[in-house]
Amino acid sequence: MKTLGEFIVEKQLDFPDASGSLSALLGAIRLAAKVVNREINKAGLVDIIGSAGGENVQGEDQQKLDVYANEKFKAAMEARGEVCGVASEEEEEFIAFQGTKSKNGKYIMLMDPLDGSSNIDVNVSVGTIFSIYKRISPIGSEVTLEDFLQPGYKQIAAGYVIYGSSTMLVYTTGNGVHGFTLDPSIGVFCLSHQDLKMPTQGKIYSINEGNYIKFPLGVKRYLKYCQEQVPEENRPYTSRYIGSLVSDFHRNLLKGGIYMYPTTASAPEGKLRLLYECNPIAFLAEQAGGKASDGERRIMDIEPTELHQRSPYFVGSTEMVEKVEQFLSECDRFE
Ligand code: P6P
Repeated sequence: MKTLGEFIVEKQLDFPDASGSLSALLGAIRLAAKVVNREINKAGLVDIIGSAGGENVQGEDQQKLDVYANEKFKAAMEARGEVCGVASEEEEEFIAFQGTKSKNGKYIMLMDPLDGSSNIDVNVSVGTIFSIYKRISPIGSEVTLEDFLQPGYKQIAAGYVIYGSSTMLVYTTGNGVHGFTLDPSIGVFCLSHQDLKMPTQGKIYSINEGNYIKFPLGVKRYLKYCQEQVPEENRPYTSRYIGSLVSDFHRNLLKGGIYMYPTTASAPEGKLRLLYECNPIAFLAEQAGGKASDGERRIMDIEPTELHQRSPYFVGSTEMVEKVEQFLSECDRFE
């Protein structure tokens, strides 16, 4: 059994000039993940511990779990001092840490602290998504918006925590994708999925078909392709949509598949956030041999202009992403 801590140190030895600060940063994420996991696992005991926004039996303020997760990950990042600032789906503006150690931090972190949190009330898996960059602004200065508006290909680390039937931390630093499963009996993340590779083809598609009417024609054509009766090509495919990006992506990573969130009537720019949902998941997908695009461009090549900007999103097995891109390009040309 190899723990996440041991694995991080072992991998750090592969980089002689490594200062250990990225390792310390990943260690802070590991700690926050355990704290959030403990709280999520209690969510079902609302009647005893108090509902979100109420007070628990000890009279403590009971925070909504996504607010709770946001606070815990922010606190862990600030305490460890390797990160000079954080941007979060839960925060309108980025947070500039003021401590001297933090201002000397080499990295910035963007996160969705609890993606899919509406699923918690019905006991469905949710996740934390994180993305790490080297800062652009000078060490010792206060972090700037420019530090956060970097294209996805500049990420130096990304990952997610999935709070599911088991709790896993899956991350990449650009040298493959590795998964660790929390052993709750000893509170340690143990290496369970080393060097994960996403099958280049799959038979699972994940999309909210309730938005079908307003999908781009190319997406409608692709769904028809997935549903055609072609046994020799393993079609029709299987539809699996959990309503939690981390959960749908994690399953597709292991089994092969595609997750799609195109433009819709209610989300004309797409729903998913480029910086702390699309880019980190795209980094993992590419490192595992998959692909991620906005239907036309590689997601990680998009130059961000706003912290919370959205994008149409297609991520998963390379052949499946390329197939939907083909349908989209053909429809653009002829419609
Ligand atoms: P819809 C959760 O809010 C999320 O960002 C993703 O995790 C999930 O895949 C998607 O939105 C669900 O959105 O519109 O299908 O409910």
